[in-house]
Amino acid sequence: MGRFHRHEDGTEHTHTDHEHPHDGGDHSGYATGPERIAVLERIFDENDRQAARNRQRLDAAHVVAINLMSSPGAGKTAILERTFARLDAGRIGVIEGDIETSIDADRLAAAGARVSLLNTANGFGGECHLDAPMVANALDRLDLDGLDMVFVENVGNLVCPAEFDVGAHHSAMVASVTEGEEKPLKYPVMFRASEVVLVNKVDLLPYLDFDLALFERNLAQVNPAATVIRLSARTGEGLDAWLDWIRSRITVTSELNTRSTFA
Ligand SMILES: Nc1nc2c(ncn2[C@@H]2O[C@H](COP(=O)(O)OP(=O)(O)O)[C@@H](O)[C@H]2O)c(=O)[nH]1
Ligand SMILES: [Mg+2]
Repeated sequence: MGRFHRHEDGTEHTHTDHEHPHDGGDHSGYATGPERIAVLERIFDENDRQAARNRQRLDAAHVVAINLMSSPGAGKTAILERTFARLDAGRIGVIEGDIETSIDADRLAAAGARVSLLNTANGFGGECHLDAPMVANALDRLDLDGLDMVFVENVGNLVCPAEFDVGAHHSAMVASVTEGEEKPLKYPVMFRASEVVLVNKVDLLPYLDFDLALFERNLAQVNPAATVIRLSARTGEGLDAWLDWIRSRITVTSELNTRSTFA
């Protein structure tokens, strides 16, 4: 479970009950009262309303947005660099979320993309994720009419980004083979929120004990519908499958602008 999350009926709360009691005790550490729940509901409501407005704005400009999430260092920026080298990067926007620095924003601008940087340390309190109001801000600084796609490189974190709809159409995550096979079980909210899981750094497999089959079984337990793409941003292995996945999303969501980016 996330720190806070919603259920199918739209209610949301933090958990104080014993969902996974291995010795009968409550390990949640939460002491949740009604005030805390009311505040969280207001935060989520405001976020969801803004996320819907962001999506409307993107739809109106026929731009498809993909939210890319992972722990720090899994390879989001490296994968985007590789991806942009194969596409018409000038028609791709990036909303780059980092707590500090423009290091990744500069790399992706050098790869030819239009980049709108969000440093969450500046005025946002060093947030561990992007939320819809921040992304609205970043969208203001992109010329959407000149773009076909927007990638949101979310703040590196395996927990918080999965809990906030930023207004993207699709969610993807990177899980690198250096992170361990059990991560889908330990961070199920993010693995469940992702339509596609890019298993990155497969070039390192010969040097690791990582059991890819076990990882995929663990992933299937929490998200059986996820598309799994084995990838190496270093060698380019798997890049074609990733580009095919992107193309299929573009086709489904907006057929109008595919030609320029995917000529
Ligand atoms: N061996 C190997 N290293 C990679 C691969 N992808 C990324 N890296 C390295 O992993 C580190 C973090 O990559 P980066 O793209 O900055 O990750 P991010 O924090 O998710 O954006 C960098 O040193 C990359 O060169 C890969 O496929 N194979
Ligand atoms: Mg990065």
